[in-house]
Amino acid sequence: MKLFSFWRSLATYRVRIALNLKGLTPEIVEVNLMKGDQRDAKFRAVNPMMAIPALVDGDGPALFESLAIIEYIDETHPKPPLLPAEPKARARVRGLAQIVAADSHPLVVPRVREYLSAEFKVDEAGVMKWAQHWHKAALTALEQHLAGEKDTGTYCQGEQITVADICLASQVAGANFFKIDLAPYPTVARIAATCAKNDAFARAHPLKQPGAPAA
Ligand SMILES: N[C@@H](CCC(=O)N[C@@H](CS)C(=O)NCC(=O)O)C(=O)O
Repeated sequence: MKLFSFWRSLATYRVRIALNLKGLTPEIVEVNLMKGDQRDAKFRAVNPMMAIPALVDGDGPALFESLAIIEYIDETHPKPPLLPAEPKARARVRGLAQIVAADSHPLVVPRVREYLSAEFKVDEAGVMKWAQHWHKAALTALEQHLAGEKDTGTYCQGEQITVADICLASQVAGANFFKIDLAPYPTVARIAATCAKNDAFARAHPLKQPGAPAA
């Protein structure tokens, strides 16, 4: 397996956690988002969306979109399962995951922040405000679900680590990058702290990857 990755990428962090949980160690191919490697023709041939992660298993083709890749990993390596068995629980887990991966994260990726700045002349403080706004919108919704619903346990869905926890961890890592206080989101913070103690999450953390700054 070959994973196209960069230390800072939150979407790739999600896939790294899933791979670690399954005991898989792919070859890592760096796509340096700070140098714009994602827009090089060579990588564009791998993922026309010019975004990481991408995963090549065997002869390929290259798989793209973190949630699709995680479901592929889960389907090809079923233990431990990353989705619950019961249909309503599966839908809840997928919903929580998509608050992060579909509603919030796409609004704060480099290409969106760069477009705000280059096309609409939003200054650095304005771009930060934008990113914080969309982060907080997701954190508020996640907190309301997790604090108020009986399915929440040690993890987002009872006692099982699921794709919802994987996405929650990436949301919290992003919140730290964008200097967001987690105090208003205590259930999110509690679950993320529990996950952070798990070796599969800890080893996958952006700041633990080659090339990452010390803090
Ligand atoms: N929805 C995609 C998001 C992929 C994505 O946008 N990845 C970011 C890094 S976290 C990226 O490569 N961005 C490149 C850019 O914005 O130019 C997923 O979940 O995989």
